[in-house]
Amino acid sequence: MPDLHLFHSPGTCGRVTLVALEMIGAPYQVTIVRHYGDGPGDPNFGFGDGSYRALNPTGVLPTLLIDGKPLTENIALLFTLARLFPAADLLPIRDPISEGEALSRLSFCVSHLHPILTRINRPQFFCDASQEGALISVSDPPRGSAAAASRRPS
Ligand SMILES: N[C@@H](CCC(=O)N[C@@H](CS)C(=O)NCC(=O)O)C(=O)O
Repeated sequence: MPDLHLFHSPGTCGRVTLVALEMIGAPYQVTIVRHYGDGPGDPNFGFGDGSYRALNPTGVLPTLLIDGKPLTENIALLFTLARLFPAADLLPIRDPISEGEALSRLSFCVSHLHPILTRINRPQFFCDASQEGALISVSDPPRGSAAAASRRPS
C-alpha cells in the first residue's frame, strides 16, 4: 500500500482529494498548510517560510505525496488514486468512454468553474479594493462559461 501524505488547507479545493482519500479508506497523513498568506505571489504562502514551494513550485494546494513523491492538480490526484485503489471505484477507469466523460466534467470544473469561484471568493486577488472605483461589474444573468457553471447539472 502506498504511503499517502496530503498537504491541504480547510476551505480550499484540497477537499476534493481529501474526500477521495476518505472514500478509499486507506490510511493517510494530512499536513495543514497556511492558506493564501498575503495572496498569490506571497513568498511566505504555505509554511510561512516559502518552503511549501519545494513541494509544489506553483504554490497552490493541494499536494499529495505518494511514497514521498509530490503530485499536484486535483484531476491528476483523482485519476492516480483511482488507479492505485481500483476497488474504491472512484472513477470509471475500465471504460474509456465513461472515463472520458468523467475527465470532461472534471476538466470543466477546473478550467471554468474553479477560476470563477476564486474571483467571487477572493476579489482582493484580482482588484485593489482599497482604491476608489475598484468596483467589479457583475453580469446578471451570467454569460458564457459563467452561465454554464451556474446551471445545475441534470
Ligand atoms: N487546478 C488546481 C487548482 C489549485 C488551486 O487553485 N488551489 C487554491 C486553493 S482552492 C490555492 O492554493 N490558491 C493559492 C494561490 O493561488 O496562491 C487543482 O485542481 O489542484
